Amino acid sequence: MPSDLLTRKKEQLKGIEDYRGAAAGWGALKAVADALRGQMAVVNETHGLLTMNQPHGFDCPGCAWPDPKHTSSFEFCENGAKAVSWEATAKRTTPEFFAAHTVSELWNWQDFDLENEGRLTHPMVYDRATDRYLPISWQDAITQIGAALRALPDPNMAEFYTSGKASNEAAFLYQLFVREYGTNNFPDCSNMCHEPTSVGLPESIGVGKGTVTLEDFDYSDCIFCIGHNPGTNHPRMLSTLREASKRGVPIIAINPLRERGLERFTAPQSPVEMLTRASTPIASSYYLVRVGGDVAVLKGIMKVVVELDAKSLAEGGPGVLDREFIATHTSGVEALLSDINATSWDAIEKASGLPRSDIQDIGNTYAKAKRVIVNYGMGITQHRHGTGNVQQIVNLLLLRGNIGRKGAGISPLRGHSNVQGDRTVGITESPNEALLDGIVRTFGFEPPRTKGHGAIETIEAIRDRRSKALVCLGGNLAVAMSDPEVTFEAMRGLDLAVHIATKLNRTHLLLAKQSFILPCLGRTEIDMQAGGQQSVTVEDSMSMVHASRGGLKPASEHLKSEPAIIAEMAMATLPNTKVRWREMIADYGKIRDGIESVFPEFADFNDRIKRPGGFRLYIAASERVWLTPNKKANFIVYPGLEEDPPGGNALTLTTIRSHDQYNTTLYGLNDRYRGIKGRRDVIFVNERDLAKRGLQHGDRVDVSVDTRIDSTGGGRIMRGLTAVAYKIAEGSVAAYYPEANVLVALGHYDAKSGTPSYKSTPVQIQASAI
Ligand SMILES: Nc1nc2c(c(=O)[nH]1)N[C@H]1C(S)=C(S)[C@@H](COP(=O)(O)OP(=O)(O)OC[C@H]3O[C@@H](n4cnc5c(=O)[nH]c(N)nc54)[C@H](O)[C@@H]3O)O[C@H]1N2
Ligand SMILES: Nc1nc2c(c(=O)[nH]1)N[C@H]1C(S)=C(S)[C@@H](COP(=O)(O)OP(=O)(O)OC[C@H]3O[C@@H](n4cnc5c(=O)[nH]c(N)nc54)[C@H](O)[C@@H]3O)O[C@H]1N2
Ligand SMILES: [Mo]
Repeated sequence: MPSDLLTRKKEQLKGIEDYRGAAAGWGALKAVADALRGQMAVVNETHGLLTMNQPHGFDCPGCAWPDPKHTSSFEFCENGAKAVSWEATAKRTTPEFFAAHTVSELWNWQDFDLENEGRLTHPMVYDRATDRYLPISWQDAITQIGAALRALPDPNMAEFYTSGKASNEAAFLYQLFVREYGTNNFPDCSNMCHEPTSVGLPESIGVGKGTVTLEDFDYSDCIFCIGHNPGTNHPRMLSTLREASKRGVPIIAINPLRERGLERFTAPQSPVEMLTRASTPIASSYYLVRVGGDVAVLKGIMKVVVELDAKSLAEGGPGVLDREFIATHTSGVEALLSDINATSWDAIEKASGLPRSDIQDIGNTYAKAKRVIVNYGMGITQHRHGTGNVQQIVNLLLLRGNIGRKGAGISPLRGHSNVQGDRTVGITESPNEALLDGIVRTFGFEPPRTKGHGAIETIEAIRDRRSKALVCLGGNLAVAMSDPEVTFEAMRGLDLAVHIATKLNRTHLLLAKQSFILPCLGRTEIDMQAGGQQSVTVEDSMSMVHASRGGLKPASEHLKSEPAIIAEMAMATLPNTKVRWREMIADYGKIRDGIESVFPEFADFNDRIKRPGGFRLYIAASERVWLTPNKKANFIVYPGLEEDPPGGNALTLTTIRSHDQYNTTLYGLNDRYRGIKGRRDVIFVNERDLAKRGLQHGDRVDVSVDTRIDSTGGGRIMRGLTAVAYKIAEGSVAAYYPEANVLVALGHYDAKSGTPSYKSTPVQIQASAI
C-alpha cells in the first residue's frame, strides 16, 4: 500500500481496537471515576450514589431492572452511576447561556455538547426577533400555555408525549389533565420500545407485562437472553446472571453481535475477582443469529422440542410437551404444531443463519430444563414483526408449561426506569373501559373514549398539520423517532411546543410559533411542597412498585417538580376543572389515593410503599389466570419465517446503543466493550461481508437503504462511516442509534404495535466517495 494510503488508513482506524477484558471490573470503576470528575460537585458525590436504590433513597434513573429486595447494600453499577452524575452535575444551562447563543447557532452543536451544558435552571420562551430563548416567569409561561391549549378548536389537535422516567404520580396527573382536556393522544417512549410486548402479550397470556420476579432467577434451571445487551443496558442484571452461572445453569445468548457483557463479567462487589482479575462466564453458549432471524430460531427450537416429543412417545416415554398444561390452560396448539411441522429445516437454517446442529443443541437444553426463563429486549421488539417475535417466545414457553411456575416465565427487559409504571397508571393512547370508568367514578368528569395517537401517528398528524400543539413530559422525541428528515420538518410546523425537561436537547430547538422550556426537578433532588418533602413511586420490569425520594439540593431554586408543573398547566387550561390539583400537589399521598381509586390493584397504596422494597402488582398470568377473551393462554401462529426478507445481496442493518449513552443522551464517545474509543462514526460488519464487497477493516463506506426491498426508503444514505470487522452474524450490520435513524423511514414499523423497525433496515454498503 502506498504510504499516503497507509497513513490515511491508520487515521481511519484511530480509536478502534479489540476489547479483551471482561465486563465491569476495574474498567467500570475507572469509567465511574471519570464520569464523576466530568460532571459532579464533589460534595454531592458520595451522598448521591450511596442513597441510590436504598429503601429511603431514590430509584436509579438508569434502568428498570429490579433491586434485590431493595434493601441490599449499595449495588455498584457503572451506568447507573453515570446516569446519576449526569443528572446531579454541577454544570448549568442558564439564561446567560441562552443569551450568548442563538438557536440557529445551537442547532449546529453536537447533541453531546447541548446536554453537556448541564441542568436547565429557568423557564424559557423562544423569541423570534432575537432568535434566542429568553427567561420568562413561571406564571407567564403557564398562563400562555393554558391560553394556547384552550384556543385549539379541537383537543385532538394536541399531542402529549411522555418519556418513561416520569414517576407514577407525574404520569397519573398528566393523563388526568390530558383526558379532562379532552384527548387520548398519548404518544410515549413505549411506542418506540416495548409496545410489541404491550400488544403481543395480552393476546397470548392476558397481561402486557413480564411474569417473573427476581426470585424466580434463583430457581430457574435454564435462562435465555435474546436480543438484549445487559452489560450496557441493564448492568445490575449481570449479578443475577452471574449467580445463575455459578450454579451451573445454562445461559443461552441469541444475538447477532458478540456482546462482552453476555460473555464474561468481573463483579465489582467480589474482592477476589477484582484482585485476581478473574471473571465469571455468563452465557454458556452464544449464537450469532442473523438480524431479524429470531422467528426462525424460535420455530427451530420448537421443532426440536416436537421431534424430541415424538421420539420419547415412540419409546414409550411420557413425551416432552407438557400435555396436562396444554390441555388445561391453552388454546391453539394444533395450528401451532402444524405450522412447525410444515416449516423445513432448510428454510430455518437460511432465515436464522444458524446451522441445524446449533438449534438442535438449544432445543435439547430447553427440553431438558424444568424451569426456563426467557429474557428479551429491543433485538426482539424493534422489527416489522416485533409483536410476532414476542408471541413466538410465548409459544416456546407454553409448550413446556414454562409460564406461571416458580423459576420459569417471560421477562421483557423494560427500558426507562418507570416506563412500565407510566403505562400502568394510564399513559396509553388506547385506554380500556376500566381505566375510563375509574376516572369517572373518582373525578366526576367524562374522559374521551376514542383511541388517540401513538408516537408514529403523532408525527404523521403533526406532519399533515392535523395536530398543532406538542407537550413533552421529558425525552427527546424528534431525535428518538425514526426518520429525522420528516420528523424535524414536521415539528417546525407546530403552533405550540412545550418541553418539561432537565437538560437541553435537539427537540427543544425545533421551533414552533410558541416554544417553551420548563425546567424540572430530577429524581435525585429534594421535592419540597406545601405539605413537606415528597416521595414518588416507580414500577420496575418485574412489577415491583416502590417509593423513591431524592436527597440532593435542587439544581436551581427556580425548578418545579413534574407533578407541580402538570397541575399548574391543568389549572391554567381548564378553568372548570373537577380535579383538586392543589391538594394533590401539597401531598403526593393524595395523588396515590387517586391512583388507588382508579386502579384497584393499588389497594392500600400509601401503606404498602412504606415497606422496604414496596410491593408487587398482581400479574394474573403468573398465577396461571389468563385474562384473555377465551380465558386461555393462546398459541399464536406467526406465518412464515423471515421478519424482513433481505433478498439480493442486501445486508440487514440493526441500530444499537453504545456503552456511553443513555438513549439520545451521550455521556461520551466510547463504546468500551466493543473496542471503540472517542468516536461513533462506525458500522460493524462481518469480515466475509466486507471481503465479498472488496472492502477491508477500516475502509470508509457509504450505507444506503436498499430501495428494491424497502419501498419506503428512497434516497436515504449515511456517508463516510468506517467499517469495523466485527464478530457479527453474516448478512447483518450494526450502527449506532440515534445517528442511524436517518436510514429508518417513518413508514417502517410493526403494523400491529406501531413500533418503528429500528432493528431491521435493508441496506447496501459500498466504498465511500468521501
Ligand atoms: N446505559 C443504558 N441503559 C439503558 C439504556 C441506554 O441507552 N443506556 N436504554 C434503556 C432503554 S429505553 C431500553 S429500551 C433498554 C434497551 O436495552 P437493549 O434491549 O439491550 O437495547 P439495544 O442496545 O438496542 O440492544 C439490543 C441488543 O439486541 C441485539 N440485536 C439487534 N438486532 C437483533 C436481532 O434482530 N435479533 C436479536 N436476537 N438481537 C438483536 C443487539 O446486538 C444488542 O445486543 O435499555 C435501557 N437501559
Ligand atoms: N434507531 C433507534 N432509535 C431508537 C431506539 C433504538 O434502539 N434505535 N430506541 C427507542 C427507545 S427503546 C426509546 S425508549 C426511545 C427513547 O426516547 P426518549 O425517552 O424520548 O429519549 P431520551 O434520550 O431518554 O430523553 C432524554 C432527554 O430526557 C430529558 N430528561 C432526562 N431526565 C429527565 C427527567 O427526570 N424529567 C424530565 N422531564 N426530563 C428528563 C432530558 O432533557 C434529556 O435530554 O428512543 C427510541 N429510538
Ligand atoms: Mo426504551
